[in-house]
Amino acid sequence: MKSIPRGSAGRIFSTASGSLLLLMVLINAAPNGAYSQTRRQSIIFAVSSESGDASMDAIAILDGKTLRAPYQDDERDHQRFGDQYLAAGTVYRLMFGGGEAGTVTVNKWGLGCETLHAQATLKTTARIGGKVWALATNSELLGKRPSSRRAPTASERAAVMTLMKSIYSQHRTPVDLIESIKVTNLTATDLNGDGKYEIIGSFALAAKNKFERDLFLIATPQATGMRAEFVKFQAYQPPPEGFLSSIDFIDQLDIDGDGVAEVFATGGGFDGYALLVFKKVNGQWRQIYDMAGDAC
Ligand SMILES: [Ca+2]
Ligand SMILES: [Ca+2]
Repeated sequence: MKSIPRGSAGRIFSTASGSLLLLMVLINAAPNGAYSQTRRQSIIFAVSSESGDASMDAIAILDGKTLRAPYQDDERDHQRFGDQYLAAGTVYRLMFGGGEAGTVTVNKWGLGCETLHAQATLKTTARIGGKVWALATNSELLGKRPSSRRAPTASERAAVMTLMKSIYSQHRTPVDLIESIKVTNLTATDLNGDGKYEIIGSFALAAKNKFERDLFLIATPQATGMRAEFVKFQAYQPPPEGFLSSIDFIDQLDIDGDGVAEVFATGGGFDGYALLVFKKVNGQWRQIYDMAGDAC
């Protein structure tokens, strides 16, 4: 709700009585601090589903255009967050492919090993499940574009596979291993609202001694092929416990209103996973946020 503090409203009326235009100018010029105190904070969740049971994990509070941690790592703040955002029956807008695609309703919440999880019920026609995740928010301003997300067409897939193999080769992957690269996920979605679908892919290659070569790729159509916009290639020896560092797409949403969606993903870690956000800054994709996921 737009409101201005009582004190400044009084001053405005005393100095500009009768001048509606001036009043409106002054309201619009109210300092951001005063305005943000009355603004409801936007929250963004990751939404996943296994055999019909949906889960919600808080990714971040959107504070203006800045993402920050949804809660502190202590019992009191967990309770505050749960009471404030995860009360049973709370309904959130479900975001899929950058636009609205139904709702998700909280059933109950609890503490995992270190982070909060909520069980929820989905109401959507989007086929969310397994590797296909979505986002949810209480913001009425985000995700006003039409939802754009689908499996790649055969020609898109072929073009991305060609690009992906060339990236693995550039990173000195032996030729005899190229055919063993596995596609973890491939998603077509329009990140910049120009009607052309970008492709977001995750690939993995486990070689001898379990040496891993993972790729997270954002590609955009160019002529008849695909051009890499973002390449996150990781070559590493997993720790003895076997945890991988692979990055998997959650979904996209333009959170700062610059016309290009931010890309939300999960990232593997040594003892858990992280929730990551990538943003295109001056033509380059870079990670702008991470939230430690649950670690047991
Ligand atoms: Ca596009
Ligand atoms: Ca953006």
